[in-house]
Amino acid sequence: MTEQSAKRIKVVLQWLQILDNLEPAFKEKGEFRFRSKVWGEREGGTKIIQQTQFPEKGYWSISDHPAWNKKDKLDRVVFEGEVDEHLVVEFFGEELDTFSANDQLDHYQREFRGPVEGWLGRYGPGEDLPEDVPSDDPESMTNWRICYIIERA
Ligand SMILES: [Ca+2]
Ligand SMILES: [Ca+2]
Ligand SMILES: [Ca+2]
Repeated sequence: MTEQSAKRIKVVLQWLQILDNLEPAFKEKGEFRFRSKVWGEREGGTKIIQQTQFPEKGYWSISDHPAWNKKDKLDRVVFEGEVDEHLVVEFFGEELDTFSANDQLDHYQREFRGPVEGWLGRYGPGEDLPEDVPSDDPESMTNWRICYIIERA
């Protein structure tokens, strides 16, 4: 493997889960749209930024009922490229409302520094920080949870 290909990684969103549908109590499902922004600073000061939106059109109706609040098997590539010891993964989500401003889910941001080998893995609630209290886990936010993988591309 060359030095170049060693730096090539993929960030793949596995699943997301809604803990609060941000709707009045009588409404079971919210209308959600999501966005990712994954970026890194590279040697020489250039920045690489990749952004995606999902779903591509419209929205996903997602309940916050614990039995069916998970959007599973997404397998969505949100970044693929070469990085230089720096990567920031951000996710945004909003719940669409007709008669008022859309509701925003918590902003997710996590920064990785140092050799790429050190970050490869799975980042989900309780999965990379097993000794952590679940509420301190960055992938477990107040109103949603996410799980993604950083792997070699
Ligand atoms: Ca709402
Ligand atoms: Ca709504
Ligand atoms: Ca975690």
